[in-house]
Amino acid sequence: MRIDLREAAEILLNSDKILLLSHAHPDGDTLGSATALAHALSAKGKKIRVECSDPIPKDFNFMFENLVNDEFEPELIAAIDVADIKLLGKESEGKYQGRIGLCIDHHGSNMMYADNVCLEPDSASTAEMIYLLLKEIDAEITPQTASCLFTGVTTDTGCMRFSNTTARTFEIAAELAKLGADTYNIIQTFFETKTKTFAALERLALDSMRFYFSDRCAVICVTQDMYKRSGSDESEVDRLSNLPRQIEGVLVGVTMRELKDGNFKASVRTHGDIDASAICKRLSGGGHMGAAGCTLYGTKQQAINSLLKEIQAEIDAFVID
Ligand SMILES: [Mn+2]
Repeated sequence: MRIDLREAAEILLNSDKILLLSHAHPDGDTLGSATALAHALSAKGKKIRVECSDPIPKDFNFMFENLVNDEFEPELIAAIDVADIKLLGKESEGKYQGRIGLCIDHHGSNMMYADNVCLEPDSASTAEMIYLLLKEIDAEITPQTASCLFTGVTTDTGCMRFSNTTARTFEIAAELAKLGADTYNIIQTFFETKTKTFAALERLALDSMRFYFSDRCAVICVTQDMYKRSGSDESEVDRLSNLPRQIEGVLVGVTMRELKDGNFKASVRTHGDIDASAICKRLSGGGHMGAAGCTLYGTKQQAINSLLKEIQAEIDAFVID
């Protein structure tokens, strides 16, 4: 059933033992939203546990400070920023299938796997929704909670640079700053600072950039060999996703990365009317209008070809020479 934020808040307030789930391969929004909710609900006396099937990257550790991960049999299982139950990771998917009572999310591609779904596809981040939910229940927003949410708000909008950014995004960001979010350090960490190994990977990735469809599409491909040569690894590769779309005139930017099993994951970023989620949906992936992803099988050339076919269809539909 589709529900609104007020109803989602009621469901949370009516449960005393709540398990919050973040998606595998976690990002700032799923973790920032889940931990903010955890801090606020703990302060209201609830027993809360945040679970993620993958290790937490060290930049997100601050979110978990002061959070007691209670052991209990949950009365409510809530998935936060998780569009598809598959995104919880294989093991968690099996474990929680049919048991998720609430989902709070902003992906238009949400698969409606939960009993109650609070979905706002126009919200730039789930963190914006959680901020409003916390306001709704008059929850305390500490500087740490504000920092968790500010991380979600900024990372899902590329620091307010993506087309999903709205006036509300800036308003909520300003409110979070007033509440004590550590804005300077969060922006430095997620948008400025890079490791030397990442800089080396970025150089190799830029070298791999190829253009298609009269330079309207740019593709970079990160291979396992590049990780070895740069000293980098999968944990840093997400930050490359926006690179191809930064080139002037490019409408569709693709970052492909080789997985350990030899298959490829593609991140698709688009401008204007070109729908990244439509491209990825046809390849069994999903996401948003401007940012989406999918997994591609086969050799590198097969993977690129199947993606280019879908991109061409989408470009042809919107671009008239
Ligand atoms: Mn999100």
